[in-house]
Amino acid sequence: GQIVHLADYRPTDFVLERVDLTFELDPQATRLESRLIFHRREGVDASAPLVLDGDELVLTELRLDQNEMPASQYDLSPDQLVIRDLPGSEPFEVTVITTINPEANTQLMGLYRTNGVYCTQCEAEGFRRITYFPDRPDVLAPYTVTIIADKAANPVLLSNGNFLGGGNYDEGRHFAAWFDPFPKPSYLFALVAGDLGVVEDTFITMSEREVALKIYVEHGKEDRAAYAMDALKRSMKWDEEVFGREYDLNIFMIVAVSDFNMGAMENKGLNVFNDKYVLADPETATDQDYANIEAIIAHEYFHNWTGNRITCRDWFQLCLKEGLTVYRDHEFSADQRSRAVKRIAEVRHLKAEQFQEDGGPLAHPVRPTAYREINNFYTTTVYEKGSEVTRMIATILGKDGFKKGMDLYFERHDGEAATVEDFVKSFEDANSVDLKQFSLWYHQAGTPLVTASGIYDAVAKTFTLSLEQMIPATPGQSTKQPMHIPLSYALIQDNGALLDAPKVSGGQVTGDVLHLTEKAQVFVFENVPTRPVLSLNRSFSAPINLDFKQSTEDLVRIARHDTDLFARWQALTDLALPNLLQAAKDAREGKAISCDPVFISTLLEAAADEALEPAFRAQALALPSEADIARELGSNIDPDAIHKGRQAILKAIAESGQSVFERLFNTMKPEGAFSPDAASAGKRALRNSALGYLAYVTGGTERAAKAFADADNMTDMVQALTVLAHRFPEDAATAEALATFVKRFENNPLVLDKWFALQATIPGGDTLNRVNALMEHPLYVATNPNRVRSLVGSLAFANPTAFNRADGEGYRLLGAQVTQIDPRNPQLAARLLTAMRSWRALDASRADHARAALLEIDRAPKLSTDVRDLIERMLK
Ligand code: HT7
Ligand code: ZN
Repeated sequence: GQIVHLADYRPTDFVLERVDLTFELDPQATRLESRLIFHRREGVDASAPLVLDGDELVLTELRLDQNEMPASQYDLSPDQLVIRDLPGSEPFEVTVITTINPEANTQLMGLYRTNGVYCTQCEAEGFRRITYFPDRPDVLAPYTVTIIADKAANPVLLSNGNFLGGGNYDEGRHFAAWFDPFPKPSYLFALVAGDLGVVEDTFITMSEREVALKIYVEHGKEDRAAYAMDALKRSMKWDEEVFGREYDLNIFMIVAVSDFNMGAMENKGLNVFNDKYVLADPETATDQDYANIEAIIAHEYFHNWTGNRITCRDWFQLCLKEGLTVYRDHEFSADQRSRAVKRIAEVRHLKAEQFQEDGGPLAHPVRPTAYREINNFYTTTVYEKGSEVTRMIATILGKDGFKKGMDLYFERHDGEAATVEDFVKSFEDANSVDLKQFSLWYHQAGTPLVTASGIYDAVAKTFTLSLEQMIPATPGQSTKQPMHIPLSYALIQDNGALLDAPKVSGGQVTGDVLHLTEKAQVFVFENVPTRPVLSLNRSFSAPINLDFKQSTEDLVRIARHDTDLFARWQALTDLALPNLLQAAKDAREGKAISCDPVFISTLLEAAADEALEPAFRAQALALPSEADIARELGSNIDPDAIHKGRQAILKAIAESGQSVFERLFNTMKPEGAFSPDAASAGKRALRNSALGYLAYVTGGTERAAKAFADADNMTDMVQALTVLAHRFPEDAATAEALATFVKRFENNPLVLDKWFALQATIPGGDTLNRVNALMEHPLYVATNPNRVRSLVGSLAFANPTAFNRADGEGYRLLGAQVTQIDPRNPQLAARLLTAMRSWRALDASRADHARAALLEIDRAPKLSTDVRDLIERMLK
């Protein structure tokens, strides 16, 4: 694991012109003949050798222009092949024959087998586990792929591009040939072969070309791919309408597999998906599952332009495709569903994950400058903060300016491997603006803290807003420059109306956006008739922490009157937080816990407000999580006190609002047959939120048990079961419901994942025993990433009281899992380990236990680069 530096980037010495691959598939001994046409790049020294990457490879044969290469002409190791004495400027052909064992590939990188299906995952550096190759994203070429395999076992043979043809071969084998005319880097290569069912449809593009759409799933699961197909067609249409992007091949395929390290992969024309993000029906998928499927289908499809047609020059530019594509999938979901509710969910996720990462030892810029293991940089900072940075460009330039910049980016860089600088320059040139200061968002890590204070002068009728920004130090970056922070604002008057376009001085203002560009800046608003209430960072226009001390009355005014629903939700959250923080403090000190009745009544008013969409009301009722409260506290965290305090607040709300919750529970049932649309999902969310609150008042168990028995869809069933398990873990009704559930769904792995996850998230230290027992359960599959994430991942990421048990047992459990999984699947092990990234913020005793667990992992005889890299950064 050498450290790779952005500053060391230089193009390859040889240009790859064409790739021709022939696979003869065999579970243990797949033969690959790879023919590569290269020429020496102009100006490159004639003595420069060709260097190809490999990873644990076995070379069978090597030829130059069809002749066996003498051993004296190359140096070989499992991870590199260096060939000397190559031609000056004319093209030459290198043939590399490797033998691969897909069955033995437990890392799920390269060519592997999942449930009897051959499948590949090449991003970031998996192709080098298939053959020796210049395995870097700036080497682009058209690929021809021929797959030969046993016909009975593998009727389906797929690769990227358009289908050329196929037919029978020898000894019961058949073949298929594919050609992808769009030059692509190796990380976008894919091959799938096996016995799969298929769901087919077509899409007519904006220029009236017909595209065949195919979703491949395990036999018997075809009916569960309908929603994914619908989401795909909507994504294709949306990208044409909103970004002017048309699909380019005559076929688009998706394959759902059950063993996958991440969500999905955007291989050209052949996306491979974790089946969790394809398969859905009302009986087995929750509303959240449907929303995830829609978002991930869209995300991978959108990569066809942002990632595939224009790819990344090097892996430091990962946000160029990921941040931008997340922004695109967020906008898609916002257009398909409720924009405000979507924004609230995004911000909740951003704060829970990215703000946490940005405030800890793994903080890094959106565009990093060094890495030891690229797999560890598929982070929430690159993805979600990268998306927020793109969103800010749109906010700063406006809709039209953003569109002009995107169009120029596509025009200039189609077919290229580009950089973040290329991207920013497209916006600068298309709009004649300078985004130099703005670009700091790509280069400076850490969540900016903006401190705000306002004074109203009743005589001068002015409102003066003082803003100051501070960007905290992060690993490797001790000092920071002030950034360009776009802050959407409104001034709300006594009567609840927004002050229309007030005159403002003190800095650049465009529409409702204040541009904070100095370290400290004062904006003065004129002709303000009465003391206004300032609503700041509306829609979360900038990914910052805001320190703005506002009175309860002011927050209530925002919560009631802002026209930006996000800001109303934010105000409710700001009302909740001091109560939750005080409750945690009181719980820790053994004092009685109380809650401000004004907060409770404002929250209940929103919950009961028929003018508001149910999904919004459900979001309002979902108070800041225990992790949110911990992040607010920042240090000396005692998860037990936070939990206890929050529970007391929930109970107080439930008692005050019992009649509201009963009404919601009784009335918020969508009519008619199940539909996964956003409005119906919103009703279910609000009704289930009410069920959750009602668990704190008399009759809670019975009500939840009845809701479980009555449930006619997976959303309601899982919600009721969660209420039972989390609030009444020892009750006989809970044991019975858990048993009923597992019996009913024992043959459905994705539903079983839910059963494991909801038990792993039962609050309290006893859950560690439960998790240990569940690891021995016959249905627990330690080699399946989804199952491991549902049990171990849920415990570590979503159960603060159990994972942070005061005796340190949670950290030891995770440590043991990490060291056990690492030799088999380093990516999975490393992901799980990131659950400990905020260990220094814990109270002293827990932090000691956490450090000891990390040191224990550190002492393991052999660690992957993935885990080693994280451990070293976390212990630094
Ligand atoms: N671009 C894809 C990333 C991905 C990945 C990365 C490393 C190892 C395995 C992986 N599977 C998928 C997914 C995406 O962002 O669309
Ligand atoms: Zn992506």
